[in-house]
Amino acid sequence: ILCNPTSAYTDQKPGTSGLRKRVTVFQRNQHYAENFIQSIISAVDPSQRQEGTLVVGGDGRFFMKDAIQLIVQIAAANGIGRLVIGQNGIMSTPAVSCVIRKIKAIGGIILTASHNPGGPSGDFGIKYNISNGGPAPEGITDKIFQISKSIQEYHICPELKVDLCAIGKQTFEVDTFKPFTVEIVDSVESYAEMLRDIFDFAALKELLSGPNHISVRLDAMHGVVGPYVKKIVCDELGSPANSAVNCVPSEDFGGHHPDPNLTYAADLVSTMKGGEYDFGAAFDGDGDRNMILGKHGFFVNPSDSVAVIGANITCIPYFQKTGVKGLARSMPTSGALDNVAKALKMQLYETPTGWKFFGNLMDAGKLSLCGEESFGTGSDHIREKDGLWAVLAWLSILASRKQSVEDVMKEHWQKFGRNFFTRYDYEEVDSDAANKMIADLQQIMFDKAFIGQTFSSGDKTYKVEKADNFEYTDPVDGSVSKGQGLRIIFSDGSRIIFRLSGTGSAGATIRLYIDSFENDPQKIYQDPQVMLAPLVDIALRISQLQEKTGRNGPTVIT
Ligand code: VG1
Ligand code: CO
Repeated sequence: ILCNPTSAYTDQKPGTSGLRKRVTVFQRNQHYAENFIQSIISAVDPSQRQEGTLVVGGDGRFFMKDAIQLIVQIAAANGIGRLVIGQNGIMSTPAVSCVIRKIKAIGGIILTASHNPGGPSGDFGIKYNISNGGPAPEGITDKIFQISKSIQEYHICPELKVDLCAIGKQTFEVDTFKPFTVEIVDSVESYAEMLRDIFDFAALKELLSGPNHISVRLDAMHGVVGPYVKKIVCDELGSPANSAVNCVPSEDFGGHHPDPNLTYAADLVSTMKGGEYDFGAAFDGDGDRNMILGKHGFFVNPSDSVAVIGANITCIPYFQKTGVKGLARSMPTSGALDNVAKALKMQLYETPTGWKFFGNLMDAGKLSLCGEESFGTGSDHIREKDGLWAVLAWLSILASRKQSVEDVMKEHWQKFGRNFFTRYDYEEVDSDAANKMIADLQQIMFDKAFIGQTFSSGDKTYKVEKADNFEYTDPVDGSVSKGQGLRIIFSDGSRIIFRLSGTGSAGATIRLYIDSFENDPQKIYQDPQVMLAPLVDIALRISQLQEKTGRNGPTVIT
């Protein structure tokens, strides 16, 4: 064991989901990755290390294998007893969560920057999950950050090398510790086994390959979910091999953004428009996000997606067994799920952005199904959002309702009304300009005269009822998270929300979210961009976003 001196960095603060930086930051700054990995392991109680297991896996992006070798060497030197690693390092974020829970590991390290581009000039990320399988809560990420700011040395076994290809156990003698074990496991098997218990595979097989089967198009976007789609949807459920595309994980995601939205999954959208397929889906780099499309490219907004799953939850055998304990959405996610909760008399929780806030509610038995507007959908079967789970949930609904995606969605709006929703992303804005815009806006919003003020655009007028910076008190442990997003709520319930992204790696990303409910049957099928244009206009006017950032328009519209 070597004890290497190192100098601390001040910028290793985990964001919404782990530490994300340009690959070059990890490569060019001496011991940058070593420092952060040591900080994670230092946050693990020494008394837990020898008997404990950490699960390690990633989305296959550039620098992942280097990082895994460092994790092996640093874990061994710090007395961690066992590592369980996906073959070739590959394991999706939901699969890591599944394996942590299944083998009762003390936690896991996920190598991913999720939907951010990869390759030598792209992003890399390191994320720590705890024993419930979910992202470390703020108390732990703060501790890791504190350690990283004062770290002076890290422990490493530089000679220790593992073969990531061969499935099976490798054991190493390390100093006075008990033998250190590395177990390479199949990337898919435990996860597939879990899904077989959640869904009715016979019914899904009938839907995908029976006499009246539908045809699907699944785009893994060169991310980690490819092997999962191939094995589960093609091999097991019988969908033809050509129904899954871009299924080989690549270090740079084929040069694309592995981000399942209308902008970055444009190929899938245009294929679906051709009308050959009934159902389409795309996933992000680490397999926790999903985008659902119907025939002819009919787009299901993620806020609607979780609401539809909620309204049809009995189509999924898992929930017939567990019952439905409660529903939750992140604050900027539209109120579509709230309407379902109200109609079905279920408890609804509104949490800050980021999956880590759902974990406590699930552990306490208060939450079964949840989602975020950012293409994240999931349930208490694990503690991460789960892209392939969401696809099988939708397919279960189609199988049982025998309707198209579009018909399911339209009937849902007829029954519950529709929350029109859009998100504008302004990526890589100058940080100072973005911070100033938010600070100025907060000042305007917190002025007493702001409440009650009316704003008009076109033929619409809205009156401000409430304005705040969202604050959340965790109902389980009482922890408080402040400053989670500026909200302007109007008297008809419409909302304008501004927040800064916590997952970017360069400059700042400003997100503007608009949510507005409509239940006039004449209006529910309109184009969201048309319906929401007045609110967008008002949001830009109040915030002066364009003037203050020099941006004429967003980089991505959802
Ligand atoms: C974004 C999304 C958030 C999501 C997070 C991690 O965070 O808005 O809803 O949980 O990414 O998703 P932010 O801070 O950039 O808005 V993933 O798939 O990147 O792990
Ligand atoms: Co992701």
